[in-house]
Amino acid sequence: MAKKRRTPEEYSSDPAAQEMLIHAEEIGIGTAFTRADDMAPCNVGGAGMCCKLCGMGPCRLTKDGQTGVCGATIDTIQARNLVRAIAAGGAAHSDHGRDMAFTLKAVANGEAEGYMIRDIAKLRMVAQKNGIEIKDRAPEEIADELADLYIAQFGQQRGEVVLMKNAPEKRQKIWREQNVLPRGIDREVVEALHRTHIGDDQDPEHLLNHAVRTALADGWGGSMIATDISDILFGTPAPILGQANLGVLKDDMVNVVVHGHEPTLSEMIVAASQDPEIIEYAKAAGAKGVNLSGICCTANEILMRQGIPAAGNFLHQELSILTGAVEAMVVDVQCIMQALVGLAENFHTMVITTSPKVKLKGATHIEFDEHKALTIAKEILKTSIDNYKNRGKTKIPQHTEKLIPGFSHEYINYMLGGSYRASFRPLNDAIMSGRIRGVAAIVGCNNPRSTQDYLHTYVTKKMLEEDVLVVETGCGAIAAAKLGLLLGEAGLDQVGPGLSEVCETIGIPPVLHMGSCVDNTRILTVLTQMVEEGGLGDDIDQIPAVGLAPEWMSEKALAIGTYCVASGAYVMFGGASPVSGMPNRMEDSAIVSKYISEGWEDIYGGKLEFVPDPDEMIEKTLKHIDAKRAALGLPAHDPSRFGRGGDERMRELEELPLEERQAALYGAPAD
Ligand code: SF4
Ligand code: MSK
Repeated sequence: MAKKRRTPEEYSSDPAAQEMLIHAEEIGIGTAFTRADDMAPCNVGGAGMCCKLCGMGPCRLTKDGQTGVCGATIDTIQARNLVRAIAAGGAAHSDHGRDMAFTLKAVANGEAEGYMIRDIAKLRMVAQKNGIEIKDRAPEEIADELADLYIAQFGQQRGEVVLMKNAPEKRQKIWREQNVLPRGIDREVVEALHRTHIGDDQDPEHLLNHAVRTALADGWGGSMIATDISDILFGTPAPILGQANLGVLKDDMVNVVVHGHEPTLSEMIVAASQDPEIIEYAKAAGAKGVNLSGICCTANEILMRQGIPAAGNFLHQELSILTGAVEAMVVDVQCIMQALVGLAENFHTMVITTSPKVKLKGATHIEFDEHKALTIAKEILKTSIDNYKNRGKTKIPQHTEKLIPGFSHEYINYMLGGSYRASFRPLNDAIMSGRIRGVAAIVGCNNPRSTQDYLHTYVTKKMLEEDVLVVETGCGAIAAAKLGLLLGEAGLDQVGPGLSEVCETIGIPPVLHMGSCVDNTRILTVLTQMVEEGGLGDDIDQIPAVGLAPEWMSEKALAIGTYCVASGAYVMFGGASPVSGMPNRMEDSAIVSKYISEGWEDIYGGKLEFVPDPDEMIEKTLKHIDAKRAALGLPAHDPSRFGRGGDERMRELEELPLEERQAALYGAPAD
């Protein structure tokens, strides 16, 4: 019997996606959405009850008290699985950071064709913070030393990863006392694999301590390196107008979609696409030019720096090919579905792999090398243009939304105080006064097991109504963009009165797009600077803030969640818990679930929970924010105190008779 299929509205809350899914069905092509219907998730593996770490297994622990052949308990198995997932996620982010450090080294030595150091001020600031002499030195000299220092963090064997000192001092002390400060980024990943081998570490709590160490090596290590260097080489993001959704594809142009994570190649493709030689080449092929767009976090990287449109988030990768209008999908690393190649065979689209680490059977491989990046970028574009003549019928859904991305922590600092008084003081003051109730970071992927974008946008909207400022990264940010929440005052009618006042006064959207998934480190930096500014306690765990990943799917998300918890944040994931185990164990004896929640909260002040119901997630978020406000002695959230400032107040005044307006503005005239 055929499996029951969901409706397009159940698959996605995005009308462009719904349109493409109807089209896919009409032409008989499957996508991740239909494959998710056909592939029921495994209850045993999904709940962390399966171990396949050795040839005596796989062992499935489905009965109370059962152990694996080696005697491993359910708690040990769940902890080991979680540690491995976090190590894989951290490895992906950090390896991205390593590649960025090698590119910086090559740029510093004049060996990287087409690149330059774009943000010298950030280079000097980061170098100085790391104890590198900057006085009377050329940017290349400083960059060379910084690249060496950052490269060394990966292979360091002893001591502490140098970037850990970016955290608040109290936080560093907790990590030191708990002995979870990472010694070297690679070392912690290797040790995670060693400890989880058959017959090694089998104490669940001890294993989970190493999960924290490994995740910290990602968040405050490899990912932070990636963000720092991306800003130095490609410019620190600042607000810029962009567009999102599949309608950004153009019928009369060569459409090249870049997908993956590392900005090194995509930035060079942006540069090459504007080269007169390439534009002429495209025109000679009968197109008006080359139209670049992005998917996933590559989209975020080039959107927030160059304003290049985002064709969509994770679940849009197949849908963009289904338009028949994409000449090439150029991929590097992470979140690339193997299904792309088979899907593309139904159209003229070429899937071009570029990373020495990632190949897909059947795809065209044009390997990227930062030493001749511009030449390779042009080769990729010419190959794509050559494919334009093969295009058949197209179906591009006419849905786009404008957005303003690019809120780096540097820009948030600047926008709050201007060039001369850049500071987090106004943000802290707005939280302290209650105009802003708290902050929610809503991040992470799409997952075809739930309705695409629905959880992201439902939770985001509720937060805004409750005066919670939202910062977003990754695919969550693109979901909010598609909903129109990232555009200046466009979404302010949906925002609580206090938050609305703040957004109007500063001139910001209620949802701040802070970048890609490695850029979650920007959120760590903002939280640290809020602590340093004063008034919200002396460590991150005291700030009224939460982290939410309602539609997560990747191991990287687990690494991000864990380093945020270890940094003091309450983090909630949507969907099913990978460590729930047997349902009747949840309440009393589920050691892993309890330890990552209550156990980690006792130690770090942050906790990790899996909360499938979005309303429960919202309720817990607000309860947590209010409890943190109360602990700081801040006034309880009271929206009736705010909301008649800014433009709304001016509009009210304009409607009053002249005398009353003058009295309201300047006081009653003296007799
Ligand atoms: Fe089974 Fe133990 Fe081997 Fe895991 S390590 S598969 S529990 S025997
Ligand atoms: S791309 S990890 S689906 S956020 Fe960073 Fe999106 Fe998640 Fe990939």
